[in-house]
Amino acid sequence: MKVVKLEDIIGTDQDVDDGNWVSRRLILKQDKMGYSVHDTIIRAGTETHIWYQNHLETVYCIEGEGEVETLSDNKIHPITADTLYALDKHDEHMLRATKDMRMICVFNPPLSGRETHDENGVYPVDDD
Ligand code: 9YT
Repeated sequence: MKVVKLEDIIGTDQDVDDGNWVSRRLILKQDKMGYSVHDTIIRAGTETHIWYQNHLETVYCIEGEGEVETLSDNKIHPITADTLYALDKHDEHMLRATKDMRMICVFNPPLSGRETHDENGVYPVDDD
């Protein structure tokens, strides 16, 4: 069994800061679980364009406040603590935080660790 503590991830290669957010990647592809799990802070006052064309992501908000706008229908989904959203259609969206939001994120397929969004809000496909 594996036990991971957030304090042991902070400041390592698995702690990735993209400006609008910082993602602490707790479980990754190399852990061979078939998904990755991240503890992510979305910074207050930010707006991020995201479109995971190569991944499915589920996000559970445990602190903070903001919204997700799905771009196919311009629907606004308010996000507060105890709210989960699942991007089951690789939904292109805007993520906005009014207060720092702490999110637990699960990716399938798993990330391998250092990914940041490209100019279209995408993470590359990992072919290995
Ligand atoms: C909620 C979300 O997708 N934020 C962007 C960062 C991502 N969760 C990650 O890489 O951990």
